[in-house]
Amino acid sequence: MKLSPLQISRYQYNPKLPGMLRHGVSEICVKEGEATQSVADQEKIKSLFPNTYGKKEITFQKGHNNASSKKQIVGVILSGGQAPGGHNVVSGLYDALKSANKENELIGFLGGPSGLIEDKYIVFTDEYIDQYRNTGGFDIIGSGRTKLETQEQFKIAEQVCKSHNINAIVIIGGDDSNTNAAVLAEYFAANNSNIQVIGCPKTIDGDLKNEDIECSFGFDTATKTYSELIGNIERDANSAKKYWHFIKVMGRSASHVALECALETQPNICLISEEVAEKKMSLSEIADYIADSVNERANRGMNFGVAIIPEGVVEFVPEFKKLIQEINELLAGSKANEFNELPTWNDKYQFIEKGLSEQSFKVFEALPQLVQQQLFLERDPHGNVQVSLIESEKLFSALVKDKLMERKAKGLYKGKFSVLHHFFGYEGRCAFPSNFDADYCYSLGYNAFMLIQYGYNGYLSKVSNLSKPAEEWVAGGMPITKMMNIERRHGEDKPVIRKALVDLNGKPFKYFEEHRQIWAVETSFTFPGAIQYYGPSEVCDLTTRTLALEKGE
Ligand code: FBP
Repeated sequence: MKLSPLQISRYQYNPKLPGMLRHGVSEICVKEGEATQSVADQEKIKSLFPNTYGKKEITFQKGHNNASSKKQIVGVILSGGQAPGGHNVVSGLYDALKSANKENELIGFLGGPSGLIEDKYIVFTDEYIDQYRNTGGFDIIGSGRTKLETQEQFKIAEQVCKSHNINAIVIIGGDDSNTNAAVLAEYFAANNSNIQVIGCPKTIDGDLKNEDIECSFGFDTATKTYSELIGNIERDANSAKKYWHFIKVMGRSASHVALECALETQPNICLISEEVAEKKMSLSEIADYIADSVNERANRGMNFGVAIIPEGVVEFVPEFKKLIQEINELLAGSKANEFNELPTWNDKYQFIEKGLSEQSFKVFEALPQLVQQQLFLERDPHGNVQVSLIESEKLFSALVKDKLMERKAKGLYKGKFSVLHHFFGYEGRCAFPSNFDADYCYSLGYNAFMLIQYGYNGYLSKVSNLSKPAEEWVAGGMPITKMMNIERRHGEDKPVIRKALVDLNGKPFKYFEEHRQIWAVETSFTFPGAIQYYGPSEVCDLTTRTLALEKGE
């Protein structure tokens, strides 16, 4: 394989550990904090996790390591969507494990959680790990979206671990994967399996965060990558002065990615799904809101601009959500076949008209045909609409165009509206991790091993104080049960880690809210440029604006 110069030079990069982990494994000891309680539904969560509930928060510090140095065999799994830095979690884990005892082994299960169930694995060596240090992607062992959640799967997991003499599993994943990690930890504890489970907080979506976890890894690099591209587009828009760019950015549900990109690039428009839901905005109201900016900018002679649309927004629009529910019911069971056999789109359209409520049909009718067809053609194996495949950037530009035409007919708008569409998602998930993510991920992995060595089970590797230089970061662990509450999922009450949506009272949103009216009508674009890996710390070690604002910086 031919290596790029950057790849070669990233191999040499030494990720920065928190000061307290820099003394070597033999000089790290534990400081136990207070016993914990779940964020809500304490009695219920306690009864579901009798063996792992209520454990103490812990912090590492310099001191004599009094944990046993017996040989350890650890398994690791990458779960869910890729996020820059995953390779560094694995290499940090590997380095700590080998420096504790050369005989220790790290086993990587292939292709995500299913690798554990199917016993597909590799044993890491120095040569193998060295090819992946400080690089993006999850290709070191691959990832997958199989969920580890049934008792049957847990039993198999236990057998597979025992067959390899594995004494701990590290699960690198988002809120769902770490919820399942907590359930697996409880299962192992209840069965006296002597297998520990440690989680690591991953997702570019940024929605695994709470009072303990300041951010999930990958968010920093992914948003910097998208912001670079958005900034470049803004500059192009401001040079040519002839296009409006509608840019959809990833984030399956929460709008953290969109908000961070907006803070970085100051576009004319950025929708925030959580606000759309809070204000119960209709598609027509959203379109009017964007059209107001286009209209006002045209009045000022600027027929160009940039609008950021979060991937998950349509599910936050109440009338659209209802439409999707009705479509799912309309096509449930054998009715999907009946629909599919209809020969023309016209026939299908009549079927839809008959099947939807009057209110939902009105919403459907107003959609561009492309989106109407996407709602019926792109369905998952259960027959449900795949909302993530809806091209919401095209949906909103079409709705805005209709609004502008109406205004034009009344003599209220005299501009031109030429639109280009973009979707930034996969471009950012496997980028070379920023120095922040390279350092943070290596620290999470290194720290995960310390939690294993000290015998903790059902903990999330926690590194905090992240807006400060790495030297001042604080390493430790938090029982996953502390982050859980009971939520209704698929008709059942389940213990889950609370997904963090954008807090409309939080400082990042408030900053955006204070400035967006100006951004909407003036050209206030900012150009963050590419991620810098080498050079002065003020450009290479920047945290996200979200983290800085949350920390009051
Ligand atoms: P995770 O929550 O698993 O980290 O994945 C998030 C994400 O990147 C979303 O932003 C996006 O909607 C989704 O994954 C895409 O999934 P897939 O890779 O399966 O297409």
